[in-house]
Amino acid sequence: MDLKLLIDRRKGLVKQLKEKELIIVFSSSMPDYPRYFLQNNNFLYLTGLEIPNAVLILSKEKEKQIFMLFIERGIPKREVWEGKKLTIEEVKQKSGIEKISYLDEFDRIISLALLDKTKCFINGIQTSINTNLNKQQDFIKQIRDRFPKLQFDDISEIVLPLRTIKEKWEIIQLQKAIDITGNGIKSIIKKAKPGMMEYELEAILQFEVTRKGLRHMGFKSIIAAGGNAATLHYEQNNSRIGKDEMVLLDVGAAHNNYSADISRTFPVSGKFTKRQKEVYSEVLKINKKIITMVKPGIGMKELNEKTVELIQKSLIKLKLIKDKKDYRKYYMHSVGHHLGMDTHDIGARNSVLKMGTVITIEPGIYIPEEKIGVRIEDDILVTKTGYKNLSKNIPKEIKDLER
Ligand SMILES: [Mn+2]
Repeated sequence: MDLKLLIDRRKGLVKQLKEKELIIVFSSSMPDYPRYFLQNNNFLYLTGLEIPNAVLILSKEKEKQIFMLFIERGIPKREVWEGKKLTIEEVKQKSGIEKISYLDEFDRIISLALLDKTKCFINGIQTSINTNLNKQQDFIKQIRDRFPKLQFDDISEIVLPLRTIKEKWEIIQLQKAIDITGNGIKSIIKKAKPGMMEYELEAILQFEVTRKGLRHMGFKSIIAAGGNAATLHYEQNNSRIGKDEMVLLDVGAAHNNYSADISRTFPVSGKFTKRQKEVYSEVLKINKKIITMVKPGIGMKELNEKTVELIQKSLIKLKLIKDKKDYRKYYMHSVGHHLGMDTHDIGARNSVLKMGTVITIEPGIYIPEEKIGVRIEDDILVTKTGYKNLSKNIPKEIKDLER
């Protein structure tokens, strides 16, 4: 990864700090078991480092920007089991950060740094009330007594302007995640047969993406046959696929933490029934129409309103509703969201699109009583004058889904 990119991100972030403000970014911890390390996205975004148990501090004094990184010290006895830790010199080269110390120094240095501060931004302090305190919240609890006037805020609000606009390098990561996910989807469509289990299709996808070097999915795959597709977040994937059913896939592999998010719906027999085709055609028409509206300056709100208007027309045409305000019975989500390192990437629901933003467009119609659920989702980059469909090579035309 280009060091200049990392340096620019850190500078861009600190530039937004006011007097007496400071940012602390914790990396993920190494979980005990299952031992599955996934780096914190904000930490990865700012350091490029895939190491656990590190902390980044960003601040400024007058016009001088200050970056300090704290890393784990390698303990020979443990390195026998876990392998070598990166040295300070190696971390310096990978991250471009000059001031690096071991974690044992963190307490002392942060105590000094916070003395004259009034506000501290920290990553990941918003979690649900039902979970244990994470280490960020633990940290706040510890220092709150010592710095009673210090205010804490989540880092999202200042990272958001940076992370919503994707750099060229980020688009390349996303495109790769999308292309490889697409190959997996094509392979599923080719190999799926009536009578197979949903998880068999999941395994085909897993095989295709893993052998291309993408080691994890951005989110749990949804492989939903027939009526299961009407449950929006169905992820059991353990039903048998019936003879004339459609299968809805909502999947996305991640590459360097950038995640694809693609939905396709196809007939497992290789041929749509008449009714399936009717419903599918309506969703496809809406998917295409909304995609062509994407351009800088348009709001997610406008895209959502237009989608609802089109869905209402389609539902009336499909004889599912008479009164257009009943549309919520068959379409209950919004048309899209920001996409990036987080599958539902940071970026407000009412945001206005800018060049470099990536969003999903994913209209759907769900009819539980007919065991039909259709969603067609593409990943769209906002360009200078319009849009680029990053997932245009993944089949969605009826003739390409039938065989
Ligand atoms: Mn999505």
